[in-house]
Amino acid sequence: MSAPSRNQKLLAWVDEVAQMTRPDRIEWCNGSPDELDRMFDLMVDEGLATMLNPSKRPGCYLFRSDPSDVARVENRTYIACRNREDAGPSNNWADPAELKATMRELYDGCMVGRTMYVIPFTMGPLGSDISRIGVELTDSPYVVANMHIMTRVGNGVIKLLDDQADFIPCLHSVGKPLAAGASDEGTWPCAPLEDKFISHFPEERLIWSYGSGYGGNALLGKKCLALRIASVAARDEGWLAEHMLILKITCPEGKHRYVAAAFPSACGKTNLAMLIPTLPGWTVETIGDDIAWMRFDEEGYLHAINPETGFFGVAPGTSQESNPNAMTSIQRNTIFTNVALTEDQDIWWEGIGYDPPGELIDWQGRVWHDGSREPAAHPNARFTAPATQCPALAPEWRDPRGVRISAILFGGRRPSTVPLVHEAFDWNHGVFMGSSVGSEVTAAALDLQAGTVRRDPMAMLPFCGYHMGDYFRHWIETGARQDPAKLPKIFYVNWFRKDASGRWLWPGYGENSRVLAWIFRRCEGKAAARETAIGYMPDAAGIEAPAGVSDADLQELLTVDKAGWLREVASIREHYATFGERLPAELQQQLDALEQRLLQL
Ligand code: O2Y
Ligand code: MN
Repeated sequence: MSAPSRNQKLLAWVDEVAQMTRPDRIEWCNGSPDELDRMFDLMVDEGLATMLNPSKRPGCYLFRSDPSDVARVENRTYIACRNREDAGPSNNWADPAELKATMRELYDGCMVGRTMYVIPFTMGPLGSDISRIGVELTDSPYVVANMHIMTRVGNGVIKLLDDQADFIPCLHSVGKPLAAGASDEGTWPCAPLEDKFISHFPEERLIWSYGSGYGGNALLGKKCLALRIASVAARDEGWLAEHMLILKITCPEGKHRYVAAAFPSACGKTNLAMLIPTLPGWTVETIGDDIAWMRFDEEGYLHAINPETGFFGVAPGTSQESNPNAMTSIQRNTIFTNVALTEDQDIWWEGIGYDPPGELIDWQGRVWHDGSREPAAHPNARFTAPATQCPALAPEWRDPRGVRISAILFGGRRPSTVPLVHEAFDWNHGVFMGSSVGSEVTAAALDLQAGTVRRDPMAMLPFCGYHMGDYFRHWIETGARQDPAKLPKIFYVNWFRKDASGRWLWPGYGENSRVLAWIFRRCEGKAAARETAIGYMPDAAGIEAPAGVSDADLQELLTVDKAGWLREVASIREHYATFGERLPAELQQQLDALEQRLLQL
C-alpha cells in the first residue's frame, strides 16, 4: 500500500505505536459502508457479534461484553498533568511520566495477533471552526464500527490531515494479545480491572486507553476527547465544552429557539433531547443528546454544535412510551450491546414496554425466562444509532456555524425542595445553580443515607479534565466578557418532585414541554415571573397544568420551601468546601446571598 497519508506527524506516530504494540497488520479506515460491513462480518465470524433478524432490524448487530467490562471505569480514569492540584479533587491524578512508563509496559506487544486500525475522525462538522480532528489507533473492530456511527470518519478528514491539519492522538487497545493463529472465539477481549487505564494528558492533548473495549472507555472521541480534553482546550481558548443536550423548540407562531441542558446520569437526558410535546402547537427537534461545544460569535451570541453523529443511549427503560423517537432511531443500522436476544433474533430489555416474547438469551449468553432473578439486559446496556435515523432531528444539526443558544437548563433528580422550574437572576447566579446540580440518592447500596444529594456540578464531575474550581471560574469569566443582554438565560428544572407521601407531582416526558414553553416565553420577554429568594418563578397561571396535576400539586411544585432550601444551603456549603481555595469568591457570595434572602422570608 502506498503512504496512506501525507501527514508527517500522523505517519510518525502510527509507526511509533506500531513498534510498541506490534500488531500483525495495520489498516487505515476510510469510513465507507463497505468497511463497516467488513467489521461486522469479521466479528460475526469470530463469534463476537450476532446479526439480528434482517426483516425486523436490518443492519443491526448484538454484542455481549465481558461482565467485567460493562461501563465507564471512573476509578481507573486518570488526568495526568504536571501539578497534582491542577487535576482537582474530582479526578484521579497521575504523574504523566510515571503513568506513561506503566502503560508502555502494558502496551508492549499488546496488539500481537491483531490488526491495528487507524481511524481518522472529526468531532463536529467538517469546516466548522469549533470542530476538532482526532485519530484513534485501536485493535478493536467493535470500536471501529461504533466510531463510524458516533463520529465523522472518512475522506473529508483524511484530506484535511493530508494538508497537515493538527489532530488529537487517541491510542486504544483492548489489552489482550493473541497467540499465533488464535482468535477471540466468542470471548469479548479486555484486560483485568487492575490493568485498565483510561488516561488523559491534557497538557499534551493526548489520550491513552488500555484494557477496556466498552463505551466511554474505548470510543475515545466521546467522553475522553469531546469532554475531558476539550474542556481543557475550551478553558485555554475561551469556549465551553459541556455535557449538554441541545434541542430546538418551535412555538405555535412558528418562531424557534435553541436550548442546551445538562443533567447528571439517569435523569432522562436522551428522552428530553427527543421529546414529543403534549402542548398543542409546539414542536421539539433534536440537535444532540449528550455533548455541546459552545462558543460566542462575533456578535456576542453563544453558538453550539453537537460534535457527535450518533446516540450511545441506555437501552433499559427506552420504550415507545418514554421515547418513541429513540425507538424509531434504533429500528435499523444499530449496534446493541448487552441487551437480551429473543427467539426470533430481535432485542428485548427491561422497560421496553412489553413482556418478553418467550424465552430469551440474556446479556451474558444464558437462557432467561420471565421471572428469572437477574435482569435479562445489563442496566447499562446500550444502543449505538446514527443521529440521522432520529425522526425529530433538526436539519441544522450539522450546521458548521452551530445554533444560537437562548437558554441553558440545569437539573437533577430532586424529589423534594427544588421546584419545577426557576430562573437565574443573572449569569453568575446561573453558574451558581449549575455548580450545585445533583441528584438525590435512593439506593441504600451506595452507602449514603437516602435523601443525600450526590452533587454533579453541571453534570461534568466525571468529565472535566481539570480542577472544578477553575472550571467554575472559567464559566464566570466567559460570561463576564460578554454583553449581559446577549447571554443565554439560565434555568434550573426538576421533573422529579414528589409529595410527602412519595407520589410524583409531575408526569414528566412530553408534559415537560409545558415548562419548556414558559422558558421559551421568558426568552422572548413575554412570560410573567415573580422574584423569589431562589430566582424568578412562574405563578401557577404561567404553566398550563397537564391532566392529573391538580391546582394544589402545581402550587406545591412552584413554592419555595424555606426550611428545605436552608438545608440545601448547608449542603452546598459542604460541597463547596471540597474545592478549597480554587472555588471562585463569586460563588461563595451567591451562596451567602441566597441564605440571606431565605432568612428574610
Ligand atoms: O458506560 C459507558 O461507557 C457510556 S457512558 C455515556 C454514554 C453516552 C452518554 N453519556 C454517557 C455518560 O456517562 O454520561
Ligand atoms: Mn453523557
